[in-house]
Amino acid sequence: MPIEISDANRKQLVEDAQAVLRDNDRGTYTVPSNKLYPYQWAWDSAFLAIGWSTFDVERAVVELETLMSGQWEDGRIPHIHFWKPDENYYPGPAVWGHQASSTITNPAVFALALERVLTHGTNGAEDEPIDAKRLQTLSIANARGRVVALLEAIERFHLFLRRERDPLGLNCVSCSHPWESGRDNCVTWDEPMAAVDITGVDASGRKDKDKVDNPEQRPTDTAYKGYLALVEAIRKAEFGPGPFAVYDPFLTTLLVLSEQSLERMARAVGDRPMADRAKERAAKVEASLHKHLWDKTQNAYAWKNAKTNRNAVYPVLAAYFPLLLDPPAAVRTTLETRLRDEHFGDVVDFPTLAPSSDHFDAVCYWRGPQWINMTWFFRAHDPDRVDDNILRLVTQHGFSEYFDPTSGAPLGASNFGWSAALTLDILR
Ligand code: 9WN
Repeated sequence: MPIEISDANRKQLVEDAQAVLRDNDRGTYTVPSNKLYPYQWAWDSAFLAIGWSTFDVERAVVELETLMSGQWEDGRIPHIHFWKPDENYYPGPAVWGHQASSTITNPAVFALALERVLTHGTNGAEDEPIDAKRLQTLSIANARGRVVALLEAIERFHLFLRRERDPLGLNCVSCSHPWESGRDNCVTWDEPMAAVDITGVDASGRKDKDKVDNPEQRPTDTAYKGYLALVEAIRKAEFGPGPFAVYDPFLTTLLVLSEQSLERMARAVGDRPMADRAKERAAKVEASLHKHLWDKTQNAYAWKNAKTNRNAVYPVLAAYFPLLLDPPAAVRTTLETRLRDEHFGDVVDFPTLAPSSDHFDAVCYWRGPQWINMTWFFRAHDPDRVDDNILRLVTQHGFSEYFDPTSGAPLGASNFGWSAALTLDILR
């Protein structure tokens, strides 16, 4: 039975979600969680901007502008900006070897977010592409100039990924650190992380484990040592990619979707050359995804370790993101069937790892729990199911960071930014 929410409860939910954003607001950026993550995180801010735009479009645009103001010369958008010193998070600037920000990046979701902000800010329907006429109704000062500046920054970022995250020249996206993918201890990283030397690495500085109800909800110390070893290796490589490079169908899909968004927005602001460039890149990356990361023998999208050239497939939700593009018909059928069989549950759908996997863990971070942002992407695929799942979780358990997919129980931080922000998006 789909969840039914009365008008009064709906109104309350919107107020509660807006309150989370206001609580986590630091003026020009929003932290993911006051308790666990006291800085500006890149992909969190993209989702947060979407949330803001449902009730304050100016604030939404400022969120993205702050994010882009810390973009590096090479186009990189760091995954964390350390705008104000804060002792409550580890690793901080001293470990990264960079005062202003972390030195790695995050999934390409910024064009997608900006497009959604513009849709909300111009009162557009969900599936109505943004165009020049509608853009004129965006009620912020200097709207066109600000949107153009954001588009230019986003294009520089897409070019950074093409230049710095494609070591084998496959036209797909790899990541140089599990944190770059946003899915920190996902099983896709177990094998390549096992090759990272963690001898002598000290993870005792981590602060996260004390801030959750049960430390088992967080990655292990061994995983943390690996993350810190890579941070150090990247620092030694003068912020070049370091020793870890794994092609990821999830990151590659997001880049295609973002290039497609960029194309539509560039057309709306009248920048045809930018629109044409984005269109060409989107087509090229999508074709390469289906060609290089679809593993015919294993009948699944694969993670390709650029260091060993080895493909590996995993029963993770991230492997189904290509469904949001235009895969060959037979691939689509295979994926749809498998998604239904392995990721639709009795209590909660879209666990990050299939419960049938030997590695499934109902409470440990990216090794099973449901994350609202991951689920939210599947609105393009199955909106009713997604909305029902997300609304059920947040009405019953609040805006938690993640949820136990066997019971719906809340895990990690409460009052978590993107859980509230994407609920606002759905309720709009
Ligand atoms: C490391 C902020 C971030 C999210 C990631 C999530 C978690 C950080 C951490 O929190 O990662 O970047 O310390 O665990 O995995 O997706 O962006 O919410």
